[in-house]
Amino acid sequence: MSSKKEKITAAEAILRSLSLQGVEYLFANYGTDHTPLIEAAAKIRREDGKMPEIVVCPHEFVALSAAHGYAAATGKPQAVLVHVDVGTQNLGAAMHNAHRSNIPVVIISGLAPVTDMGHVGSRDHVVHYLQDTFQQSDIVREYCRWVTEYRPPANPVSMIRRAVALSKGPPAGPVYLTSAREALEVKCSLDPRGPISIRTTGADEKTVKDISSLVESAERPVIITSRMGKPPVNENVSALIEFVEVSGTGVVEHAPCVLNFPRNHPQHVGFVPGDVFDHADLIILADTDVPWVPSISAPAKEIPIIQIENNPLKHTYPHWDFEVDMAIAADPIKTLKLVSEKLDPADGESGRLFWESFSGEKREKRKESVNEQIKNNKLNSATISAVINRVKDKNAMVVTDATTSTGGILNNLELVNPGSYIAKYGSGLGFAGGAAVGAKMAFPDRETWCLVGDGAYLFTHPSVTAWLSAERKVPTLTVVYDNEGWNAVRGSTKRTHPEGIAVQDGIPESRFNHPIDFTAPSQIVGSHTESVAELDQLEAALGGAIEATENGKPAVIHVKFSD
Ligand SMILES: Cc1ncc(C[n+]2csc(CCOP(=O)(O)OP(=O)(O)O)c2C)c(N)n1
Ligand SMILES: [Mg+2]
Repeated sequence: MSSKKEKITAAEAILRSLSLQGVEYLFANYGTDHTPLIEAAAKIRREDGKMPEIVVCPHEFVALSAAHGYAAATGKPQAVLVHVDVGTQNLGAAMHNAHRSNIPVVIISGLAPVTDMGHVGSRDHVVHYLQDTFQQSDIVREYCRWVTEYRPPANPVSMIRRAVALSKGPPAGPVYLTSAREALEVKCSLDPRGPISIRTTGADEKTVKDISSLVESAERPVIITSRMGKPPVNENVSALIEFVEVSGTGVVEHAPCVLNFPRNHPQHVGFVPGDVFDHADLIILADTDVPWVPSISAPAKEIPIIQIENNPLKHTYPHWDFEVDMAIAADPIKTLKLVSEKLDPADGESGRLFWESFSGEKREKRKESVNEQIKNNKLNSATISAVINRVKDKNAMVVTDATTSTGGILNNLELVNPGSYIAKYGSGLGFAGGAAVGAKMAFPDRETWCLVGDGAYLFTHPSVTAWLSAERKVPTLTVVYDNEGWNAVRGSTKRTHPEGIAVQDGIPESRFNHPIDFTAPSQIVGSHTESVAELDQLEAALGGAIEATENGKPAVIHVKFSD
């Protein structure tokens, strides 16, 4: 490896620094702006290989989605390299997903060279004039925790060090760095410092006491969370289980983007906050940005609400007007651990009994109804998910992007293990394809399911995703929930104009008229594919797909039904 004093290019310093900061992969889509990085990578490969592993991705949206999946599964920031303004624009909705899901990712982009001639890296192509922009970072700035440009003669090492630290938040999210070719060729030295370490802490003694007494005096406390089960998953989920059991709290996973709490636990009270508002006498909001949707349902004013968040003001949201009685700026898991220590399990008895019976009855009813539908060979998101639940490995990871099929998936896949579920906290369709590949790169031995709507599947860049899955030898198993197009668009039109002409006409904008062969896109790498139109064929089809993935082939099972 180059010694501290040896002069290396800024490009080499950047690659080496990423590694020093713990970044394992660089998901990359290259262009003419990257020649210094390509040369530096070749040099490092010949020397000691100390840089992130380069994962060539044929589309930027898939690159960032894969980095998202890897970081969501591990909690470790990853890096993405894209080409100037055009590559940055192709990151598209994956930026929104990483931003809203609080995913740590360092995005690096080139800039058009700044000189006509005379420097290593000066302009040598017409595109270098076309790709020049006034402020390239403005394309993605709103979705970033921090943006900056590498400006020599500064040392890029400190920029990378800060970039990785800032991507971790709180709240975690993308950071975006740019650099022109000439700047990347400037010589500097490597300053081999490790990551910046920041401690987040739980609430202070007085606050912990205040929370404990409110919890103690509540008969039916509820916690609403979206992402408490993020990495480190075992530690976080265990801490929540301990708090919930000792305090007699029910857990609502609202719009979960991870598994927060075992979904078969008697005190798991579902995914719909409105279901518990008539019963709860204390609500705790923790690691959730949108705890409920007021126009659908909201808790009564008398119910005390405690909010425990690293950033309770939610400054990344232009509008956030949820009324809380006690807002606490502290780490929610660490705080609840301290609260658990203060509680007497005997005080939690009433809550435990209440929530167990509340969710037990619902669960039984739902199981009976789904079993009845399975008996009648009825195909819908609930029955498809129940069949997946029968065949999937208990250690599987499930990555979803299934819009109106999400309820069927959440309620019928009995996921219990920390780290077994990843969804986007955002709305950029197509995330799950790349994210499933990224998650399986993190845990190659775990069966990895990608459950997507038919609309979402087309947004995943399905050929690119299949190629990446095959290229990285991390075969994912995709199930396409084909409910004939954009059911969410149909649903929202029906809600806003129930008697409208569009509804009378069947909302043609929400359907794909020309038939689509959903098994075709992944065929570019010879994936295992099958289309299923009868529920009683599904189990065998999934069995074949699991076998194919075990033999190294990505698999896509297309299931057609009417909602
Ligand atoms: C990138 C992007 N484009 C458009 C939308 C708007 N949108 C929200 S849901 C939806 C339909 C999704 O279809 P599908 O994946 O089949 O799920 P379904 O609604 O049928 O359950 C669309 C187009 C979006 N969220 N993201
Ligand atoms: Mg659909």
